[in-house]
Amino acid sequence: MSSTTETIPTYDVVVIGAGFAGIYLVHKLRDDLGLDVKVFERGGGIGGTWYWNRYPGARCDFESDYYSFSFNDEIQQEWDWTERYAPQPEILRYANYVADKLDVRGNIELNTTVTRAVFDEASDTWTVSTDTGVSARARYLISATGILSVPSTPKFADMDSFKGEIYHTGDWPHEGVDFTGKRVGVIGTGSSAIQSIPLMAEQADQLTVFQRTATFTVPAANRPITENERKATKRSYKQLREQARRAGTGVLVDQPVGAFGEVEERIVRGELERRWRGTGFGTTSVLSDNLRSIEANNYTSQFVRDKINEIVDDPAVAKLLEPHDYPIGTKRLALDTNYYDTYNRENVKLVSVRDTPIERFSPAGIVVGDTEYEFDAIVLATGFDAATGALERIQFEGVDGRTLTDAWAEGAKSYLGLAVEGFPNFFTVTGPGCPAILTNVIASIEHHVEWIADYITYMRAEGITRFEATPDAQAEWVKHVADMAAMTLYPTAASWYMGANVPGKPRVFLAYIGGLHNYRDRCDQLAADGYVGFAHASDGAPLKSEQLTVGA
Ligand code: NA7
Repeated sequence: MSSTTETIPTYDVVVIGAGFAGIYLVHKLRDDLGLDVKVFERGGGIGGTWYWNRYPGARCDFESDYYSFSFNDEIQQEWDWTERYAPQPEILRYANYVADKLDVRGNIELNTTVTRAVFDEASDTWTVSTDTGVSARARYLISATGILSVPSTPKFADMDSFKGEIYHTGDWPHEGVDFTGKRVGVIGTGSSAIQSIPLMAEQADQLTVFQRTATFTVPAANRPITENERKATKRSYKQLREQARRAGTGVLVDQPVGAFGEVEERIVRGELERRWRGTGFGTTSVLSDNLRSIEANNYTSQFVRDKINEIVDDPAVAKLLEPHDYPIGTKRLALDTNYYDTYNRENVKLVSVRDTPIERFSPAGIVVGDTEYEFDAIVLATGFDAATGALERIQFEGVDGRTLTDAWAEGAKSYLGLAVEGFPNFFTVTGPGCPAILTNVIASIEHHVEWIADYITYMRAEGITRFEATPDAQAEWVKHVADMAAMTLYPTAASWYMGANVPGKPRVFLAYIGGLHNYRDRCDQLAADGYVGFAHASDGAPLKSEQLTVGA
């Protein structure tokens, strides 16, 4: 084994991913802290999940007035959202507008996938390798790889034999797909399918949906934003953002009317009807104990099932669409535009693969039991290896060469969803164990970026060159996250929140359910107390030398 001396570009911070988190990190750390920041991004453009998820009907499920950055008033005053829930092209334009406004592009290297990151204990730095051969070294490594960034594709038998086109909603062709005159099969009925099926049905000759688990979905009540509404929002943004910061989900929501059985049914019913017509996620928070009491949950669930039966003409199809496998809200609630109505179309067929799974693909299509369904195109709306997928695809080597995959063999473990024991100087923006997946993720991103910036400022002021979550703090947090989840109905569902959608993935509830507001308070308090739960050291070599000896 020989060794060579290579010059590796050295930065203060290397960031992985140029979605909303990566964009804000560059601005915050470069412009407010004066740090040298380098971002590596796998995609050919910025925007993260909004760069890849270009399927028809893709849009955010939190109102755009909130699903947007709050840290810069000029940005929120300048940008005009056109719809209550902006469509994907508009969100991607917004990400690009923000990137230009903040002039961050020069810090971002596109088309570059980070493959490996190794911590060097002598210098308290990370060395990052990429698939293009470019390397970088930095004191701090920050993953901004997103929660839903690695599409999950089930291994159906004989998939390669299919002669038509196969698409995944999470990796949609940039030029779009024209299904006119085509026979199309869709596998999956999660949020992506629910958003895209009504639009694909309008175009395709025939659309066949393969449903394993019926999903609860409620009307998005999406609509254009009027000029007057836009002006009013812009005038009150300061207060709206402040209120959203103090909310559990990072958006303003209608309050529950009370607990099940404690409020007159007439009132509960009336409120469910009102929210069904226009408040999106609000339908599941009419009852304060909806996610803790199965009786309360059954009441809300049945309300939605009744709606399905009112909308869908064919009682047999309505029956199949009725979700019965999990309590409403314990898998991600979908918001839709005309989803259930779509099953009244003559060219749309629903096939349940709950009891008889898809057996295999064939050259002509999909085989289920004795039936072969013939297609020109198949759409996989089969979701993501959520929260941990993107991180586990990179070989992180921490203290003593231990990999993140090893550290997470029994399930993701982190301190606050921000740091992992054994991986010093490494931050995970919206990592597993924080509230992000249950919130307006942009609010969670802003919180993490600002908290990380404060922590780095603190460390630099104190001369600290190395931080690391302590084993005790991490164990206590992991237990707290699990204990909180166990008090609810969440763990009863086979959801991606639990890692249950990826075969072989350990079942661990991946989110802190205590709410973003409480989580923020906790993070602020432990920071004020000197970053409780983190160990610090100050003996790393100064980050001046660009020479590093690497094995060859
Ligand atoms: P989801 O919500 O994970 O949905 C994936 C869908 O694919 C779901 O209906 C799955 O059924 C189905 N699926 C997965 N594997 C199979 C197989 N082997 N056979 C049949 N059906 C299958 O992903 P989305 O992309 O829709 O949404 C992800 C998030 O994006 C969403 O929660 C929002 O936060 C935005 P299952 O339910 O597992 O039985």
